[in-house]
Amino acid sequence: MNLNSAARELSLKIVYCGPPLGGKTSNVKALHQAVAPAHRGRLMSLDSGTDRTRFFDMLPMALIVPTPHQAPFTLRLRAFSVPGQLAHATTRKVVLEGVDGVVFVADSRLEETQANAASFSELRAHLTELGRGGRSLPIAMQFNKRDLAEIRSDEELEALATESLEPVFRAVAIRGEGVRETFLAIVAIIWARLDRRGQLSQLLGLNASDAADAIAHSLRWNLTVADCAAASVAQSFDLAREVGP
Ligand SMILES: Nc1nc2c(ncn2[C@@H]2O[C@H](COP(=O)(O)OP(=O)(O)OP(=O)(O)O)[C@@H](O)[C@H]2O)c(=O)[nH]1
Ligand SMILES: [Mg+2]
Repeated sequence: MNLNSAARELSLKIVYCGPPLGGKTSNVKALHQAVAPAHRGRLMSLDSGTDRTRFFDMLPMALIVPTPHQAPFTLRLRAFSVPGQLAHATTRKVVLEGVDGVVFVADSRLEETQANAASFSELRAHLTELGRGGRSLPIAMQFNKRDLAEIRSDEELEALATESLEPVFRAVAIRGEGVRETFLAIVAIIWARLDRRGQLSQLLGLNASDAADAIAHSLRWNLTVADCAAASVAQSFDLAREVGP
């Protein structure tokens, strides 16, 4: 997080993590598609000449967000995806440095259950090593590849979402389905956590929910925080829970 209050400029870093070939790059590509050229830079893919991510993908976005009672502010968002291949653990950890929120892209296929679990525990270990352990870092869970056969059932995801502290979303990243919802949710959660003491909303003039709605509106996404909550599995995305009493 980098906040320049004099310039009214906030920068956030979001990292897509998850098991090999789960759809991290597909999420970032779908975001690229969903954002008008005026609001985004080039999608950087430092890959190996194959479809596999070797270092990372990175999509930079910049928005001027209006507020009701203050001047507009500039929001810079950078979406990264880490390489999934097991050999690239060090690169994953480096890309996670300075992260504000993680989207964990799980592969819904039954045969990938073990790979999801291994990737999630590596993520937890890396965050701990980077001093971002515990439950302090916002994470949104996404079960991708909902279009395939032999996947974890909706009932199973519901049970999981009910138990989980993280919100859970469904997606078909290659068709862009669920990608914007997951992204807007992680941005809203990051905002809510940064605003626990009300400083961010005082400085920039928007609370988490209004900020996320304003961001979606600036992106010309026909989407609100309430839509994201409705789309989440078992209503597991609940911003009120983040804001706290
Ligand atoms: N059917 C289906 N295929 C998908 C979906 N999302 C991604 N894929 C496919 O899964 C493969 C891997 O997708 P990527 O987005 O490259 O996955 P990744 O997690 O970035 O992979 P690594 O960076 O190598 O770990 C590609 O062939 C995608 O087309 C989905 O929702 N449904
Ligand atoms: Mg990739």
